[in-house]
Amino acid sequence: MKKALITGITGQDGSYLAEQLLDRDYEVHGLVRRVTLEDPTHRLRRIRHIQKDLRLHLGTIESYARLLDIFEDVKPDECYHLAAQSFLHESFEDSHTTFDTNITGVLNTLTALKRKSPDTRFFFAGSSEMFGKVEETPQTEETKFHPRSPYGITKVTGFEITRNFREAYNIFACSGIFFNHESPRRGYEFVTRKITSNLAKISCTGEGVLKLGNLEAQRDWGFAGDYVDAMWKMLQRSEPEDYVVATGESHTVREFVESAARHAGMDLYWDGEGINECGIDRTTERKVVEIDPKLFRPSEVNLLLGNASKARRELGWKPRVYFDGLVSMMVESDLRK
Ligand code: G4F
Repeated sequence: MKKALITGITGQDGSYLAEQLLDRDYEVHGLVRRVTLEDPTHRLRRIRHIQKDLRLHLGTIESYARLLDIFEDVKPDECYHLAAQSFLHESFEDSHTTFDTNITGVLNTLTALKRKSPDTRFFFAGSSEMFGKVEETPQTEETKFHPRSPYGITKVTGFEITRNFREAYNIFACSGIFFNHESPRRGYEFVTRKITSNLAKISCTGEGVLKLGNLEAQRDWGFAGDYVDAMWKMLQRSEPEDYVVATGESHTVREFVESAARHAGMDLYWDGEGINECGIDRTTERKVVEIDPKLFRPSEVNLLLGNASKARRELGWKPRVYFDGLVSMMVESDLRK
């Protein structure tokens, strides 16, 4: 039986990956923080249904000593490093914590792996945020990085650390350059879930307003369940390589709002301009969306669009869910809630 260790197992991607690895008959280990175990109802909610089949280890990616112990004890065949401070907005507000967690975390994990279990295959969750102020469209594995946030900088650094361990120490280490991927398990701080949860609530109760920042940013949004499959496929290759994982379709935040409103049974139209613009539901003539200038970022990534041809060709990976399917899946789940 193969063994896998997942850092960030309680997050959206960690939970989908753990499910898929259990289905593939892996022994699945996860790293969890003490605060998580102390608040199981909230923090373990995404893995509660499979918790009895998992082996959870107390620890953090900030603790090198603890990671040494875990790699020595478990000696996993594969390690998926998903743990990170992944919210862009927070990375501007508290860049030091983001740098500490995201950069030291990769370095600790890879160093412990190299010392105690050098045959373990390692996956690093890179991000399309590394492209930032994009130098070409669509973005591929060859596109130059130009990060626009502290978070993006940490992901570029993590990518380079991963490459260095591959080249310097012959570790099977690779990075997925993952474009935005969402699901009904997405955290409420990210724009897609913020939109679907608020519009579902407004549609059911007739109360509340959804406050948003930049409506014109374009993202290549896919389904997280599809993306974790690409992680696994990357670690089954004969040689470690980096891959872009994306749908190849880009939509604005405004389009996401419009589609989600339709799925929630609203007939949305826009009124006003700039920060005074708002979205109104024609059926009730109620204001359901407004702009909050505080939600704009100091430096924005305007357009992300990925070209995942290499993943399609070499991994046989392709997305099963595209924009409309994703929006409807998320709205329906929030309406049920
Ligand atoms: O949903 P977001 O917060 O995701 P963002 O910043 O693109 O990052 C996500 O995807 C990355 C991959 O490219 C990951 F690496 C990262 O960890 C994360 O998963 O924001 C999407 C867009 C941005 O342009 C933002 O300015 O939505 C815009 N936006 C407009 N109003 C908002 C809001 N974003 C949030 N979170 N909240 C708003 O009210």
